[in-house]
Amino acid sequence: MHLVSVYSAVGLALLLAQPAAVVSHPSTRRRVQPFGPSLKHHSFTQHATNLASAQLFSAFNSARPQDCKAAAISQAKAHTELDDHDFVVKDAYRSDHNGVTHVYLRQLHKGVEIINADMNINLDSNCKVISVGNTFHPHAKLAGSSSQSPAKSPATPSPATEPAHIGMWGFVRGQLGALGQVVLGVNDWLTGLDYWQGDHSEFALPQSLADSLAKVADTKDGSNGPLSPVMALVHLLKHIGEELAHDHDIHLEHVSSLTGEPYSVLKNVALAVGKEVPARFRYVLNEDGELEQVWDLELEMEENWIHGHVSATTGKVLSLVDWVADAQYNVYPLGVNDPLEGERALLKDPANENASPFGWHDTGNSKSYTDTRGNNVNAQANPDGGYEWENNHRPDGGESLIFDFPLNLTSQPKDYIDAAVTNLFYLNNMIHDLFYQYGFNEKAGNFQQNNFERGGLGNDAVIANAQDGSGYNNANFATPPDGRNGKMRMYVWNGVDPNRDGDLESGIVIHEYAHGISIRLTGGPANSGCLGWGEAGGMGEGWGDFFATILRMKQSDINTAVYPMGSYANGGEGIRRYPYSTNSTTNPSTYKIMDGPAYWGVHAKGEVWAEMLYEMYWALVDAYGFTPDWFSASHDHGNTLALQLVVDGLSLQPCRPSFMDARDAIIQADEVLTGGKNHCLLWKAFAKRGLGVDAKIRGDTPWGGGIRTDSFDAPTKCRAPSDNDSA
Ligand SMILES: *[C@@H]1O[C@H](CO)[C@@H](O)[C@H](O)[C@H]1NC(C)=O
Ligand SMILES: *[C@@H]1O[C@H](CO)[C@@H](O)[C@H](O)[C@H]1NC(C)=O
Ligand SMILES: [Ca+2]
Repeated sequence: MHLVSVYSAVGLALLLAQPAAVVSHPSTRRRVQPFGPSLKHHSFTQHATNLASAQLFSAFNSARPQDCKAAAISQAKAHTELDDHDFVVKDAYRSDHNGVTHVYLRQLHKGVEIINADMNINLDSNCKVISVGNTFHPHAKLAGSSSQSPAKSPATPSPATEPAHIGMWGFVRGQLGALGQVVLGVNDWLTGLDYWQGDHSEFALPQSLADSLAKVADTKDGSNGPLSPVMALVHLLKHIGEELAHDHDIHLEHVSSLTGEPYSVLKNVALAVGKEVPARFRYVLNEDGELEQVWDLELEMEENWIHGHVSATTGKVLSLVDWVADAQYNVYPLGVNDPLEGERALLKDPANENASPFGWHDTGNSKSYTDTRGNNVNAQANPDGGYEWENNHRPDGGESLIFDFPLNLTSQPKDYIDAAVTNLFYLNNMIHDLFYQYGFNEKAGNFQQNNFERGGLGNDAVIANAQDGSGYNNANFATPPDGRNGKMRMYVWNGVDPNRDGDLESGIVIHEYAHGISIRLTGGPANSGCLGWGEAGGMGEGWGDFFATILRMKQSDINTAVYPMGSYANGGEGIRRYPYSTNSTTNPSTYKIMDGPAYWGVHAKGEVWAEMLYEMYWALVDAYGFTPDWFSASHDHGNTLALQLVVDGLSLQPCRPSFMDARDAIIQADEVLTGGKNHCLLWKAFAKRGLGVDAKIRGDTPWGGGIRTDSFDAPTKCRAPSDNDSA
């Protein structure tokens, strides 16, 4: 009996081992180093301008982006002595907030795009050029053109064999003109290209063009001839360490695109998603400023999407980018409070586009980092606890931004500092991005280096120190007024062996960041003095506990859920008097409880406020349900609505609010947002904890002492048992 069970256990272990090994194999992302020619003639010229006046005028200016586009094109021609048929407009749009029109041009060589010859022209609201970036090369020659015979070029479209302006595009333009689908004169064919790129009108690929493209496919990889796209793909794959499987099945098909030029597709490429690889004939400017004929290949795979340019004459890969540029962070995802509650996960690109338009590592004004610095937070180690942070140690994710560092919880925190800083960086960014959805944005005084002209003051990203040596068993956050960096210090907790790291406990990081949110929102971004002491200072701690507690809620939680605060770092016990619970035995906090001497400190008062908010949270979730999608900021779900009302209350309440003021601000936030749908629900939630209509304080002292009166009553109109929310 005994033996049998031992054997069956072994069998089970083997069974489990197998799938684990299989799982680790597929879908590994290749670390592909992007590269391309660096062009010496690259320039960016700024013209004297007055952006402020441009902004002023934009509101009244009737110039449409199209009008500025014409100005941009004539500027391009004057600038380069190029003709209309030597470039194409790739994009043109106007930024509403500053009236600047951006026009993007690409140079053509005999009708074929030179993929790295680009010009971007920026114009103010009066269509006056304010800056020009340029890698056009009007006099570029074909690489090795002196010795190259026409036969060495791909059959079509070959600049060496085609007369000027009759490359692929020239041909298409001619066809379009002949078909009469677009009005195309020599001078306005740019409009025609725009039509092609932006319009939806049907266009049948002229048979003769398809025929000529087919010749390209037939070109064999002879020792002297140009490379076929299939051979180009073989070279590209070799470059990334892959081989072509079943290459005998691969063939070329020509596609007539409704929105762009016709192109070719390599079919049956086993490695590619959909087994297809689009292939286009192009030019690339090399570092000597010469034109190279290339095959432009788009190889989409599960984990990489490679855009490569392979020389059609030598097979050399001349440039390569991976369109999959996801940063990855091995962290405790928001919602997993700490290492005892769940595992780390490798998260891909968690940045929110709206809140962090340039991602988490780029400040959007040509400053980007591969370590844990960016527009919202600079996170670093600070073991000596000193004031200096700029040159401190930070983990580096490399060009591909992969922050995947080992974490061994049975060793001391200093041994996993890179994982800790990564977690801290991730959480700060997540909180920034999340609260952005609820209105803590640039205008409201949030923490960002660059504000992207969305209002408020920048230059105030959070400085977040992990394992800060200036203390133990705590954490803090300093909030100067808008425009100056917030500063977060996270400490190691030494009550257990091995020590624990607050950087790994989301609740502590959220609590600290919440100081920044509540202080900037209360009394306006410029005033950091509104939550300093007394009941206001107490609530300043309470909002942090509340945010930390609700952001760890699971879909499965019900209103009997009990959550302690800081229990991981502290070694198993919460750091507050009572855990948060709607059960008045588990947590007996009421307004009057703060009369006691144990409640003179801000953290104790904060517990009472957080408990009141916890009641209000559950009343709303019981009424409207829960969504795990916190980023939706949905008004239709209880949890997101509760967070919205509390954040709105912060902006509405006065400087140095009392508990009653803060309650009233939340009730008003609901009036503004929902027309007061939850008036009675909210009153009842506060009343349950003594903050009903007749709650009072007498003889309040500067540090928040006084004699309080609990009131367990909602307003009269809410008291009829059946008449809940008729406000
Ligand atoms: C984790 O750290 C402990 C203590 O330093 C060490 O004994 C153990 O081997 C480590 N485990 C791993 C998997 O590295
Ligand atoms: C509240 O908690 C106490 C103690 O755990 C328990 O006896 C009681 O039944 C709970 N009350 C409710 C309403 O769940
Ligand atoms: Ca700011």
